[in-house]
Amino acid sequence: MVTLTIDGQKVQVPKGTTVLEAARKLGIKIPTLCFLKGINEIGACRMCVVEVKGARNLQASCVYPVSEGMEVLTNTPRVRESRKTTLELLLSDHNLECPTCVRNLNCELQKLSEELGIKSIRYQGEKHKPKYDDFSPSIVRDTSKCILCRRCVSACHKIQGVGVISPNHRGFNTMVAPVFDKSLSEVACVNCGQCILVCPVGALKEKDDTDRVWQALADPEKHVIVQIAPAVRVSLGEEFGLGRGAIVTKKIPAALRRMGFDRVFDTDFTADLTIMEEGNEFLERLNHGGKLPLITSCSPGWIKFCEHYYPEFLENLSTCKSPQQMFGAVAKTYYAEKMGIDPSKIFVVSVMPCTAKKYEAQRPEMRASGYQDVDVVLTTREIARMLKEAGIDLALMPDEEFDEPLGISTGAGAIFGATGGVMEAALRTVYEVVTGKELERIDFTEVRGVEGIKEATIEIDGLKVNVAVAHGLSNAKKVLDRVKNGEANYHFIEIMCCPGGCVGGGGQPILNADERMELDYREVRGNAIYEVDRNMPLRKSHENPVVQQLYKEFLGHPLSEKSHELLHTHYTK
Ligand code: HC0
Repeated sequence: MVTLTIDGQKVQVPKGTTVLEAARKLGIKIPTLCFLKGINEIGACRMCVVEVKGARNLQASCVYPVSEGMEVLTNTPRVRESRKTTLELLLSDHNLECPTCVRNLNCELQKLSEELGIKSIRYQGEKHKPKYDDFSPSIVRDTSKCILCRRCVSACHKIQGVGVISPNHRGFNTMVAPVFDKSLSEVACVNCGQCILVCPVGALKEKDDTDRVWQALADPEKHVIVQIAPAVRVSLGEEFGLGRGAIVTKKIPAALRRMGFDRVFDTDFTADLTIMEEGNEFLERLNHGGKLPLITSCSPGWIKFCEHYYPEFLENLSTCKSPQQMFGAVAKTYYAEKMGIDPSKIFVVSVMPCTAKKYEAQRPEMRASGYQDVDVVLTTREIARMLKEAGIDLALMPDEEFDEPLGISTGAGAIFGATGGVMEAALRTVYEVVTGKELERIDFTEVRGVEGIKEATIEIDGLKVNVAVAHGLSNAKKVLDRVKNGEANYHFIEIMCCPGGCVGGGGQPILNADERMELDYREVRGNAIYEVDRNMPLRKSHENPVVQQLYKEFLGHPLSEKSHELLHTHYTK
């Protein structure tokens, strides 16, 4: 342990601790801006400077390690003036249209300005030439708001192993952008939106599709239906002050009905359907020498990553479309037929925790119904903005149920939203289908939790099935490399693009850096997802009565010709 003094108070911390962390232990909050725990610890913005006795210059506390007997001052006139100067210089070249910014009231720069008491900006000078890039179907870049903190660069490189954005040019002309200042749509960005989640300001945001939904809702000719992704039920409440991971499953139908949707359905329903198709696909490949390991295909950022960076695994991908896309295809065929509605009049809206889902819905393969199967994808943040605009406070909503038939689901569908959930849901069904016996232990806890890569061996009817689960694409890379190098022999792999799975998706409510230091949102929301599952009357996909009815009335059986036509797809290099 190391003993040091901060602002006259003694503190003991382990060797290797930074001054920033040691100060936190004493309840002293040093302001930060570029710092993001575990992701971006580069001391670039100089907001966290402190005086260290014996050192001539001010030191960036986020990267300055403690040492025995060190004396630190965090709140001297010199420190305060330095921080203010830095902040004012940043603001002097920043787009200050705060009231119209998507991050208004949730902006770390704005918050810091208030906390440091910035009342005017003493410096006025040259401004950099901004670039507004909205060609991507998922992500918008607005460099007029970028403060060059490089958090997005770290997230893209370190968390996702993608690395399509970097600081380009030098000095005052530095701009975070794809290579040769191209658009995100021209490079191998996977649309995951992890860059948005870490951006402290409004320089990165999702493509806003809310107007298209308002228009559809106002059109009397349209039958507007909405599906809610598994992870949204444990995150939307956060935007209405209900606490991280609050479960709002039953408040969502009430709120969306009041907004004007004709029917409120649940993606969990088609998550159950996916398990029926994918579970049977796994058994088919296992029993008939098909390509193994089978790799899940429901996370569109992962699919794009595989297409660009690991095309040698395309044949391993499950041919199942994601639950979002299965929903669209079923809505504009089975549901349309059953309800006697012209499918051209059905407008399908998805509410997803994900920005890549916007891209997925636009893929040319996703028109099995004869129309674009899903018309518009909104992120959790966008639906929250729409509800607020409509004057609907989710927190005050009564409990209501999803509509039938496409709103009926099981706990297995719900756990899709957390890393390991698709695997667990598949194992519940595959085990019972193969053995004909009821599972004694339904919770496959081996594949739960936020560890980057999880492995397990499950015995099914005498066969040892090796499974692996990875979340975050840098973890996916490790698993794929192990398979490629013959270091692992898996039968089934789940890969989710975002850390924590969909609960950590790029369209989810944004936590600032301070909150991320205290709380692992992936864990909190993931635990809530498992609570949703525990409280469901049915917890296995093959027990979903409406899925059974769908097969009986329309699809025939899993992997039938009709299933293939509507629910399966192929991938391209
Ligand atoms: Fe997910 Fe999904 S679980 S990808 O994270 O499979 O976005 O929540 O909707 O489609 O169901 C996201 C979440 C989904 C899909 C489902 C899958």
